[in-house]
Amino acid sequence: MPGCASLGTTSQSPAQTVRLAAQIHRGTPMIHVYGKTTNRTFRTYWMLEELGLAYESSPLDTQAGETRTEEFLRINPNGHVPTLVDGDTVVWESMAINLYLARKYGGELATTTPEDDATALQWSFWAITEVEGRLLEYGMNTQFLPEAERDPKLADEAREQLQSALGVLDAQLANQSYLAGEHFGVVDLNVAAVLSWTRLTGFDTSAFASLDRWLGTCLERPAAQKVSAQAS
Ligand SMILES: N[C@@H](CCC(=O)N[C@@H](CS)C(=O)NCC(=O)O)C(=O)O
Repeated sequence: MPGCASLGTTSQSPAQTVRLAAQIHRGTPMIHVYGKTTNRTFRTYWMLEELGLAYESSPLDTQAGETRTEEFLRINPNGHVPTLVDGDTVVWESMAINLYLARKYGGELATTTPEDDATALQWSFWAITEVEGRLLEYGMNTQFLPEAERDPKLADEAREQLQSALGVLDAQLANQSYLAGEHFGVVDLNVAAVLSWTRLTGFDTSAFASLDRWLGTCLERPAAQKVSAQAS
């Protein structure tokens, strides 16, 4: 019957049924995210918005100790955000949360082969281990710490290490639009979310043309823009 989208109609293919079930599920806020858009939880909100999932949120104030309450430590004993609760599943660690969301709800953002999984894991781990801490070090010692506490030597060391790490990403992106290939995937979201700290810290990426082009494209996506607007 035209215009009647009922799960019970026999004319639906199994694929259509799954899609409709997903749409119905998307209307139910089973997902709860802890953390504010202004910290690493930005990554989680960006992913949830990309996927069009319904969610509820508790924008815990880390400065006010809201991540150290007994109640929250029962959910995440590390006392960190982001933390995601999806029904009976609790996931923490920002990269892992997004890989989980991609696997469960990801559609076009999801990986489909073991090789794609390897790419997503490799670059997500790379962003956290090779880039994130160094960008933090650079930002702290160039602008976030009070001037008297900044150590220019630490900033220089971080800058040098970042130059070589970012060169690796730039080379990878020289001949492909995205890390996932020709379309934006969870790997791009995870890595771009970490790399967005270059903008926050004023780290100059203009020497890395491919990286710069890719990062701009990722951060201009409507979902990223929407969460950024909420953060400002
Ligand atoms: N590796 C973790 C880091 C989590 C983290 O350190 N989160 C900070 C906010 S960006 C936090 O929760 N700070 C408050 C606290 O440690 O009490 C991740 O990527 O999720």
